[in-house]
Amino acid sequence: MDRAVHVIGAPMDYGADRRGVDMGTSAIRYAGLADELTDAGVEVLDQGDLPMPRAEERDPDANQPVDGNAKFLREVEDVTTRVASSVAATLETGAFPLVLGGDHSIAIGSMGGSSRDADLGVVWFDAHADLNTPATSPSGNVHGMPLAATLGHGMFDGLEWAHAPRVREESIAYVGLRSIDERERELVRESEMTAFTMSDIDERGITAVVEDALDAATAGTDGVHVSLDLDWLDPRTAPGVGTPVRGGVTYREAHSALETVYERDQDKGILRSMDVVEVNPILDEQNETAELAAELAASVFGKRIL
Ligand code: 4U7
Ligand code: MN
Ligand code: MN
Ligand code: MN
Repeated sequence: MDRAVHVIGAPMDYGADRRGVDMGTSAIRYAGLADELTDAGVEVLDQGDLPMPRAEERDPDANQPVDGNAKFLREVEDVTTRVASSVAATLETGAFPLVLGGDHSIAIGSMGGSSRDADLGVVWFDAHADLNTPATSPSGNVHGMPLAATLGHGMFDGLEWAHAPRVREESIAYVGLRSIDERERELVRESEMTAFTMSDIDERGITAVVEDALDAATAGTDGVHVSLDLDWLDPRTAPGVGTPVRGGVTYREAHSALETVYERDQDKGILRSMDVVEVNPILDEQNETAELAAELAASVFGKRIL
């Protein structure tokens, strides 16, 4: 990567029931992110953390939609709007925005900012589809909704802070799905999204799957946003996440996947932005999930064994 990488911290946990994921930005930095990136050969500038609204003063149900359940929706709007501005401003300087979470609701902001001046493809590394709306969500947690928000599903349709029309359904590719709600399953099946489950990875191998996901996300777009939810990995490897699901990718598969992204970027200059989300230090063991997050980010920017 010949662009400088700008780290933007979004210590948000309003999207995930407030259970410590807001400390993820510190934990990933403490795990050595800047050094890893520097070793990978990129210039790094840490923009610090965006200020977060104070939890104690907030009521989760203060801004409930008429139809359904979405906790802390006003806070999510406030934070994602600022994430989007930072991402767009960073891109304008010619640098690469690397957004640290925080919970996955911040991706609404990263995708919004990154697609402001570009048709954006998305590769979503996650156990979950994150395609609920307030009307379909079993939990009311917005971290299960970012792709629905970006695509303008349900109440998000035309909602300026959420809906990003330059992210089109056919340019979204999932890698590693294994926990999906009934309504999400129907939506993914009916949609033009590309969806690779863990079974696809078992059958075809991680590299072939990631190559296909990149093909889908680059076709007809100006660049790709990579969204890495740490619960994509198996919880034995990445225990520090709020919504662990057994049967995820291994340590090696994860590295291999992100190295494949790097290689495509070297060949074709496809990358535009990235987020690394859902690291929860309270649930982690000796910061190992945060360390993994830092290593995997470094893999995308060219960290190699030799
Ligand atoms: B994550 C869930 F019901 N689908 O909507 C929901 F299973 O960003 C989980 O991928 C969402 O970690 C997980 O609450 C959100 C649930
Ligand atoms: Mn997610
Ligand atoms: Mn997830
Ligand atoms: Mn999660």
